[in-house]
This record gives sequence, structure tokens and C-alpha cells, in this order.
Amino acid sequence: MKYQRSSALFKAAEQVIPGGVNSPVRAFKAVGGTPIFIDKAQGAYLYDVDGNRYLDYINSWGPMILGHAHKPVVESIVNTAQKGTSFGAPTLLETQIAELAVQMVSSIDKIRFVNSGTEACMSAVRLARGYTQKEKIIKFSGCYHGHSDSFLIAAGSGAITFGTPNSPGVTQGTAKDTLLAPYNNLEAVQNIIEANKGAIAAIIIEPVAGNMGCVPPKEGFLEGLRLLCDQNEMLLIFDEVMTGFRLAKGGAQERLNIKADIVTFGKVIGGGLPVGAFAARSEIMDYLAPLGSVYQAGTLSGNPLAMAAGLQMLQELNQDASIYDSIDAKTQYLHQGMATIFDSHNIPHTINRLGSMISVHFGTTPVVDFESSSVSAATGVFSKFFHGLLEKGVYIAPSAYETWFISDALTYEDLDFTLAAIAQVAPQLK
Ligand code: KE4
Repeated sequence: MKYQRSSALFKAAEQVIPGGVNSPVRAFKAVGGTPIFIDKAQGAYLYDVDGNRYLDYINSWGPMILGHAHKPVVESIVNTAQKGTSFGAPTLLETQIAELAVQMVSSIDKIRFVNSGTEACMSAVRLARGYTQKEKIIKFSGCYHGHSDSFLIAAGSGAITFGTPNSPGVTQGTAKDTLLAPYNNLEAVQNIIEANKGAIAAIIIEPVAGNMGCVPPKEGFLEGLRLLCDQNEMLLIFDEVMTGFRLAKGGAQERLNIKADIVTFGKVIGGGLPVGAFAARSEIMDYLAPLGSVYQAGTLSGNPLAMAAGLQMLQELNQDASIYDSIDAKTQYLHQGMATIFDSHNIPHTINRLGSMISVHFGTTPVVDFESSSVSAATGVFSKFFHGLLEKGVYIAPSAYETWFISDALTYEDLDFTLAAIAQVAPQLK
């Protein structure tokens, strides 16, 4: 592969954008090298500015579950744009996507749209604090809920990569209200609750973690959190920015058969445009302004283009649930193929998967939380894996702490191409 134009564009970007990127993980810091600049994408493929083609396993970090430039979504955006792009006033589209989301996710009566997953999670925590009139929250090391201050306390995703769990600029005043527990460790949560009796508003969790690689909940873990919340008058917040509308129509709540009190969304719900959302039963959501006293707002929240894209995406997923079986089967095929290759080369590895969420960890320890994920990430093998695949036209997330995002646009020929590339790279990983 040649990357001359990407390199030149990156140098120019660095002059006017911090680190040359608008989101840190895109800078390839965790794997080294220079980020590739994308010119266009179609279906399962990305095309960079040097004319190289890649099979895409990032899919804009989740939204492109039906593949890039999905025709009905693009047409919906174009048609809507011709009638104006944003009015700052209510539109029918907002009601239509809200009604569909409420129909698809059984635990919610009402939903509020925002512009990112960060905004959704930030707003969900404020709502939980306003509803319970308590101030502390529990989050889990390695879980990432966006970059608002309350979450950059040993956050996952980009913050892990940069080795700055407590980001400068986050005040001690904020940090004291965020309590940390290891993922999959119910006893630790019980101990925190005991030590903070009556002070905790909510537990926020990725029901299937995707920001320390894919880390599924252990048997009984989420059920245990549900019980602890009920016993201690705390709200359970599921951050489904990644899992929502991906693991099932009703997301992780449906897939894992457990109900959260508040659920947040992003990525898929926006069809590739900037959309986040948070939702709950009416009794909680009615605490929000203008009905209630918990303030939350946004100039472009619910804007017509994003609503049109998200509505088209959700309509397709709602009408044809076979998409979920299809992406799950493709992910399982990839899982089995990779495991066979790594085993045949005696490469120490763990592959974590739930539904279409999958990650590869090069180490011997099972990856069940942030600590064990970090042990595998520290081996340095992942960077060779990433660049070896990139050279062969397969684009996976540039960090060992990320999950692969499968789209239904991937064919079994694409999966076989991917496995052949992995087989060629495997000898370099020992
Ligand atoms: P955004 O603010 O980036 O839209 O969403 C934040 C967020 C919240 N919750 C979960 C579970 C998430 O995974 C995310 C964002 N995911 C990362 C990828 N791991 C986005 C990539 C990036 O930061 O550029």
C-alpha cells in the first residue's frame, strides 16, 4: 500500500487541528504510524485518498451496521436536506423516530434526542441525580461513556490509550462523585454501596463492554446490579451507545433479558449522522425540562437530517430482524476462522464475542475486565496485527481496547479475504 497523500494531508491537518484529528483514537497513537485519510466508502469498503481499498471493520465505530452509503439512508438525507437542514423547532420526523424507538425498546416510554453519545450519557446521569436527589455514581474501569468530566475517571477507549485515566481539567470536586469498580465484580460494587450508603444516584454501565475490547458480562453480573439498584433506591443506567439496535432491535436489554431504568443510545440510532439519545419510563423522563426541573437542551438536537437518517436506519432494522441473525452468523464465522488460524500458529490469544461485537486479545489470560484487557494490550502484538492487516486491505480499530464493528454489507467472500489476510499476518505475531 502507498500512503503518500494521506501522509501529506495528515501533516497539513496537524497544523490546524490538535494532533491532526477531531477524535484522539483516530490518530493511530496506540498502534503507531500515520492515519489514513478516507476519500469515500461504499458497502463494506473504504477507499483512502491514495486509492487504496479496505474492508472496514470499524464502520464509523458502529453506526454503519448496514454498510457505508446505504442507499435508502442517503436518499432520505438528500430528500430531507432539500426542505432545509435545521429549524430549531419541532418537526414530525422527531416524533416518528421517537415512536419507533419506543416501540423497539420495551423498557422506555419517552426518549430525548441529543447530538452525541457523550451528551446522552452526561444527560442521563444528570437526570438520575435529579430524580433520586443523590449525587454519586458508580462506573466501571474500562467502560467509556464519552468525554464529559464525570466519566474521565479511569475511562476506557481513547483515554486508556493515552495512559491518562484522570484527564487534566477534571476537577477533584467532580471526581469525588464518581466511584469506580472493576467490571464483572459484584462484590466490589456491594462494598462501594456499603461505604456510600444513601449517597449513590445510579450505576452506569456498558451492558456488554466495548471499550476495553469486547467484554461480556459474567453470568449473573447484570442481574446482581439490577438487584442492588432496587435494594438501594439507585437507578441502573445502561449505556447502549454501542449495543443499542446492534445486539437486537431492543439492544442489550432484549438480548440479555434485563431492564435498565435509563438507557442511552448513539451510533446506529443516527444512521451515520450525529445523534445520541437517552430514554426511560415516563415517570423518570418527565423530570426533564420543560416539564420538570432537570435542565437539558441542544440547538441541533433532533435536527431533520439526523432524524431522517436515523429513522430510515431503524425502520430497516425493525422491519427485517433477520439482519441480526445475519451479522451474528458472520461474526461467529470470523471468530471460528481466526481461532483456527491463531491455534495453528500457537499464538496466545483470547477472542471475546457477544453477537456482532468481537475483539482479539493477544495474551494467555481471559479478558474479563480492564486489568486483564490491559495485560493483553501490553504485549505489543496488536500493533503488528493492525498494520499487517492494514497493508493487506483490512481496516480494524487502531487500538487493542476497541471492539470490531461488523456490518451486514460484509459478504462471506469478504470474510474469507479477511481470514486469508490474517493467515498471512499470523507468522509475524509469534
Ligand atoms: P460519542 O460522544 O463519541 O458519540 O459517544 C461516546 C460513547 C459513549 N458510550 C459508549 C459505549 C461508546 O462506545 C462511546 C464512543 N465510542 C468510541 C469508540 N470506542 C467512539 C470513537 C471515538 O472516540 O472517536
